Amino acid sequence: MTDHDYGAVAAEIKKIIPNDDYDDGSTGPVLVRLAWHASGTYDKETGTGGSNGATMRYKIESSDSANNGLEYARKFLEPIKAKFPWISYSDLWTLGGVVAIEAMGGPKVPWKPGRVDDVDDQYVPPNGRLPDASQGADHIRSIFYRMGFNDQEIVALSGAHNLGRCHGDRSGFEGPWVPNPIRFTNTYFKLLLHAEWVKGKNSVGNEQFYSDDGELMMLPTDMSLVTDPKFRVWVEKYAADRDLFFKDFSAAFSKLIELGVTRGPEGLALRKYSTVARARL
Ligand code: HIF
Repeated sequence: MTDHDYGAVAAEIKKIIPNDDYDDGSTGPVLVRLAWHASGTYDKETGTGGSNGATMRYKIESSDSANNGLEYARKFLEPIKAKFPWISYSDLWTLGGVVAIEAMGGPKVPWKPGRVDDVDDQYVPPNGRLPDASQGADHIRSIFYRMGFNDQEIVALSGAHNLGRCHGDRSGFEGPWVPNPIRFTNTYFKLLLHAEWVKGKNSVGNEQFYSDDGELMMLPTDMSLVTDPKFRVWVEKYAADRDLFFKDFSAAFSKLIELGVTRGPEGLALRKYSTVARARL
């Protein structure tokens, strides 16, 4: 497997990122969201979930409402899979995220190949493991602690909401977090601290926060990063120091896409988890 040219795959992914027919002219943000949702089902207690196995190929997982809209990302990557059939979907989806982050001006995120797809739908983690944007700090902690992250890593990861936008028909929330949502910067943290945010109801009837011109938004979960004092310390650091944010984001996102990926001696990931772990579900 080490003979495969992953650099060539990355180069092809980079080419599909500018796209005048999609959103803000870039497929990058939704590719990042796919990499994260493929990985963010991990549960450290049972060792279940995570990117290995690309279980979002199965209807049970793709139809989790938290994954609405990710069919776009999966479709964008299909021509790449056709061109390089040897790459696993689980490697492709995670690589798509890291290529997109760098292509949009973000840091290089360490990525390793070796994830395998040969799992059947019995290995699909239960729905409901991804976060609910209408909640607050306790909820975010319970979701991310389950994956093995700490408060600093949670805030560092959250900087990815500098990218992309919410779509009413996908999540029930609407709008971008920052003025240029296809450029990876620390603007999200600066806006969280320094803009005026007013709670309002969006056109679908859900509560979110609006900037004074109504152009930008924050989710209730985003706002909890400034109302919770322990999270806020890190928001302040990342707003003030872009390089620190890039370094910590890179480490945390790399950890995210490795969750549950245990490589054997050949570098290939071992089966998702033992039947013993499964019985504990
Ligand atoms: Fe998101 N996220 N995310 N997210 N997310 C959305 C969109 C993106 C949460 C909710 C939402 C992370 C954490 C959380 C991206 C990347 C990351 C949307 C809008 C919602 C509701 C979906 C839509 O309507 O299309 C919650 C509650 C999270 C826990 C705090 C990560 C840290 C920020 C882990 C992360 O990397 C990206 C990128 C998008 C934009 C997708 C797009 O299509 O533009």
